Amino acid sequence: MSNHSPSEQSEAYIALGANLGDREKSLKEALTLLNAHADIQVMRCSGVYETEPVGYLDQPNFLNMAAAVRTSLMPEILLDVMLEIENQLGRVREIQNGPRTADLDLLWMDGQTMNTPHLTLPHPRMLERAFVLFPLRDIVPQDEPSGLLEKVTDALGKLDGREGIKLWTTSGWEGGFGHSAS
Ligand code: PH2
Ligand code: MG
Ligand code: MG
Repeated sequence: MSNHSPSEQSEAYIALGANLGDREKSLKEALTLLNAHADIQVMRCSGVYETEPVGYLDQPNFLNMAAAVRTSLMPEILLDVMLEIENQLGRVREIQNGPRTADLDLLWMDGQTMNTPHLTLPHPRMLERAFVLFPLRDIVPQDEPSGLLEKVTDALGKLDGREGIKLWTTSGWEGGFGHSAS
């Protein structure tokens, strides 16, 4: 079976989070490792936001951001690459929703829907989480063809609890990947 999708390339949106160690460095390394993969190009990066933990509360604040990548990989294969990067960055899974050096979640891939034991697309909780929506808003273009911008804008309008989010740095390493398409 091919690892590549029959149509040439997809645009995928990935949420990144870190709340242990050097959080900013972990995010940057995750992006560098993604972009270093032969079949993945990081196209746009959001600002970095510092966010209060959601779900399991007794843990440090997160840094969260989002990235748009172009890839020829099938969604499950892209996810495998993301999990491998989490492992490379030293993630140990102990507490569900607990602290982590790097968490990479696949949110959206050209509006594709799928539901397997390993992957649900779109990400089932993406529209409920301010720490996902704020970064996403930075990088979804007006003319995104699969309707993502409307969903994000709509969900942001309905959110409460945006208090727990503040911009940490706007420099999402836009210049760092050779195609700053923002
Ligand atoms: N991730 C979680 C659980 N809670 N809270 C914040 N603020 N940011 C996250 O990335 C996050 C979380 C599970 O992945
Ligand atoms: Mg997560
Ligand atoms: Mg995850």
